Amino acid sequence: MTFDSVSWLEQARALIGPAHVLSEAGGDDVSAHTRDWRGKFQGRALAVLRPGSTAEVQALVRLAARSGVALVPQGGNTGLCGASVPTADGLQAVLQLGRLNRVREIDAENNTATVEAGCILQTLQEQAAAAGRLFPLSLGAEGSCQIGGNIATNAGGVQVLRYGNMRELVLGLEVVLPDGECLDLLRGLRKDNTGYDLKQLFIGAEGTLGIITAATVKLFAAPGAQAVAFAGVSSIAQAVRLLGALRGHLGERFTAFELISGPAVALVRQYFPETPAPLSGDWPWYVLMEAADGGSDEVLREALQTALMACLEDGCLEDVALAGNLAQAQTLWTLRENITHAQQLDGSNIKHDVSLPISRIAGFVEQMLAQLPQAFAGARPIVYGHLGDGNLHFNVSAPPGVAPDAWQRQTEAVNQLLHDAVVALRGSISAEHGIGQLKRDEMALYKTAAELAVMRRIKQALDPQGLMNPGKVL
Ligand code: FAD
Ligand code: 2HG
Ligand code: ZN
Repeated sequence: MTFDSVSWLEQARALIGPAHVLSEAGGDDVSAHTRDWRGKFQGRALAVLRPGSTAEVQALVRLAARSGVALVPQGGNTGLCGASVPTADGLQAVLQLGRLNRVREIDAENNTATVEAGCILQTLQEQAAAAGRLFPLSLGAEGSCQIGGNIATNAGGVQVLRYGNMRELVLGLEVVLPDGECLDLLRGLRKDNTGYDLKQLFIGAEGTLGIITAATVKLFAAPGAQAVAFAGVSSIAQAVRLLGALRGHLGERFTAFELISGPAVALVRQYFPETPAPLSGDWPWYVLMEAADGGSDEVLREALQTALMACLEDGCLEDVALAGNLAQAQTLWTLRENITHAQQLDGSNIKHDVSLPISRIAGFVEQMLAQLPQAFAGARPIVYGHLGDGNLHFNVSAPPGVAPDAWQRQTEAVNQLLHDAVVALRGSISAEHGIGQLKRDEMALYKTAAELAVMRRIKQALDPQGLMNPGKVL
């Protein structure tokens, strides 16, 4: 029997209303939903479906299951692994969650929020703040990424050091399973040992096991005080010593520790010329760090300054500047958050998102900085990331004069150099961005046969028709 797309679109329109079913065939511009943030993956969609409730998601999933149409869940489409866009055959439908965007409840006493999957991360942060609470997940795309996407990628960001990644922030989930049934796991409990912890399956699954429609997440006391500093260090080994020393000095108040290479700072200042030089001298590496607590800014700033002076005396840093106020702190954070944009503006780069035991990172980076130029003349490493979590973005920009396409064709060879070294050190080739289409084949190279077999069995058990984001992860 041939597939009748006209009748399928009619059925979808009947379920969620004609205004919420977009299609190229119907003359709609769906380009924002078929191309990933980097412009690396261009797909085509049978339709872009925009349900407005969990019941509508269920109805669409049942329609898809009846007709054998694959669904690609999509949040803010800011993912960096091509997981949120359809393949090129035009047979998959994008399930865009953006209309499910309510914060259903903030339970201040329980320190939890129950929020729909399509809620923008920044909106949740703001609503938590209005209730005197903190939702701590924080990343450069927070103005457009959505909670469902954050959960499906197990997002990290810049406060993992203190609060953990998304997995550690999720207490409960509501998920529409591939057969359309709604699995209600929306419990705001910090202790619950009643059998398998099913919600964990969907966190980090990149939409391959079901559609997340809502979540109950942890909130924290809003920190009244924040102190930010920017240090210059002569090596990553020195930065690692600084990290250890600050852990001792600051304890629970220590919220962020971001490593930024000299070339990364230079790139941001080139493309965002309003960015001030963070320190008077130039250093090969810099660290952006933050502390927060419930006291006053002045007291916290003084505590951070005392700690940093002790670190300077102990040879854990070379130079340091403390932000004197919120505006200066924000300027330093903007520098950090603009690195991805600066690299994007600069042209083609091959991204890496690796994690290693912190004790092995300095050796790994030195080894790579020595080997890369030998293997790829002129390649420009732009290294930065969440050193406090053992997670670095070892991105490699194209050598001057090399065309973007030609550089992208080197991806496999560059990846092999880096990822073989990472795996030899028992690290991971994807610390926070996920697998998607970008790293699917590579993941299969590095995982054991036993790991892959268990993953496939889970996929088969939950999604026997293979309609949830096929072609991604596995
Ligand atoms: P999308 O890109 O839309 O989707 C990502 C994946 O989740 C896809 O597999 C999709 O199918 C699935 N999905 C989306 N919604 C659902 C749902 N409701 N149910 C089931 N599956 C779903 N990431 C970090 O971890 N740390 C960072 O510091 C960071 N910084 C970034 C900075 C910039 C400038 C950019 C562009 C990206 C950054 N990212 C970072 C990557 C990205 O923002 C995160 O992966 C984010 O969590 C994706 O959310 P999204 O809503 O855009 O998801
Ligand atoms: C970050 O830490 C993000 O800024 C994006 O994870 C990293 O663009 C990148 O490679
Ligand atoms: Zn990151």
